[in-house]
Amino acid sequence: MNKMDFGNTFIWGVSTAAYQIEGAWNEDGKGESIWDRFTHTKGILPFRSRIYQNHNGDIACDHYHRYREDLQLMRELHIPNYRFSIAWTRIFPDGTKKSKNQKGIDFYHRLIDCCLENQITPNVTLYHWDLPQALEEQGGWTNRETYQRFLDYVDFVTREYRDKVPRWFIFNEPFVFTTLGYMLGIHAPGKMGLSNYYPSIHHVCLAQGEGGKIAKSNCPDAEIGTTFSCIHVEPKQSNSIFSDLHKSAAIRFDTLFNCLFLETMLGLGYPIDRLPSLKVILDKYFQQDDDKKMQFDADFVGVQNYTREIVEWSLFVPVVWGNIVPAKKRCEKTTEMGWEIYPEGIYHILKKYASYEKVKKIYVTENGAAFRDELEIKDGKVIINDIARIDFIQSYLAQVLRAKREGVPVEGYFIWSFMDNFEWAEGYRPRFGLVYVDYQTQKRYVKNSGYWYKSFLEGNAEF
Ligand code: IFM
Repeated sequence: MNKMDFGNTFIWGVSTAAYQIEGAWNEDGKGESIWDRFTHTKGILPFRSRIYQNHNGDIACDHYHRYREDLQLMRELHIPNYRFSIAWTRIFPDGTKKSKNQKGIDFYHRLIDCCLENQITPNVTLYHWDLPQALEEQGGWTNRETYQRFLDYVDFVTREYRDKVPRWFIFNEPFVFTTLGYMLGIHAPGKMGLSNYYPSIHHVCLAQGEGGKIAKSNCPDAEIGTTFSCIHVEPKQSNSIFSDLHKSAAIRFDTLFNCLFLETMLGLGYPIDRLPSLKVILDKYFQQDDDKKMQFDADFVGVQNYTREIVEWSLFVPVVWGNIVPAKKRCEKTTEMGWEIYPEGIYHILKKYASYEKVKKIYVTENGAAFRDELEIKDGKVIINDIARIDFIQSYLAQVLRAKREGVPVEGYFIWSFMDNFEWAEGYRPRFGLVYVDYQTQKRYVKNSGYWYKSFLEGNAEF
């Protein structure tokens, strides 16, 4: 099997996100984002910091200063597509258009130009979790006004760079940033509870639909879509009287993880039939014509998949009335994130997404794994023989191909991530990169997975 089996139009790439790699958190007029504030603030519990070892993205991979070398390396690896995000706070430091910051705008011109000079296609995500702190102070995504500010930002950015960017992503993983940031409090801005969760879901759905329409009208020739975290869900196997309860819990989790943000965009409304708790959104936050505002005829849908979850029924967890059975309790081997390696999961997700009539095209915009990378020195050269990552990617790719052969319109695959980076609450501990980053020296070392991807992209790697 080699890359030719995917066809000539299939696109290949790597993904990153601004806060996770750029650093330069307060340079050249950049405003403070919720992730700057969150990582700079001590946790409520004195003995437990919010982020692994109090890490933060102040310097990260210093990509803001080193993007030229990074793109040169990407070119050497023959990677044709780079998906990265724009930091809203570099463009509008306080989140509003009146705070427009030319130095930040110029930075993304330089970055995009540098991609093009290296024959790398820029794929731009408009929002990868780093909301301006000034907007958070007015309620962040719980405040309906935020979605209007987001539209101003989308309008400005898509006009500014439209001549150079052929593919735009409105959001990265809306389920994750609403749930971890506004319900569970483990990501920025650290808010908790349903009174934050429900309005943030609704305002993000509005921003997704209306943002998509604005991007399309500004860039009619570009592809406009958005990208979702997708997890194949199965009920815990049981012969007991609880079996049916586990099954219905799995349906609720699946709806929340995989359907909510997709179906509202497709014009199917909130999936209240499968997740009745969402009715609160209609009763409390929904205004006239919001259903039309949430809709957007996306050119493609992005799927990001890493693992699967097994779910059991519980009386104690509102909304989903269920719990995830931790992978570590049921699998011998997991990744550094404690996630099960389950390649068939990506196949099931692709089939599921393809079954929606209005989904025209699918890109896998993130897939990859964190493993403990061991550095060896051989003949004075650093070698990182990350066989587990190569196996992971190959086994997931085989399932993508299986789905494609069965008619799923999957047309692209991006590895998370180009280089090791700041993994949110987990800090710099998990390493997802094809390229190893020594954070002390900022030196980059291509892992064997990076060399494998290169030869795969050249059509030389069999698997
Ligand atoms: O690092 C994240 C990324 O920001 C969003 N998708 C999942 C990745 C790995 O956890």
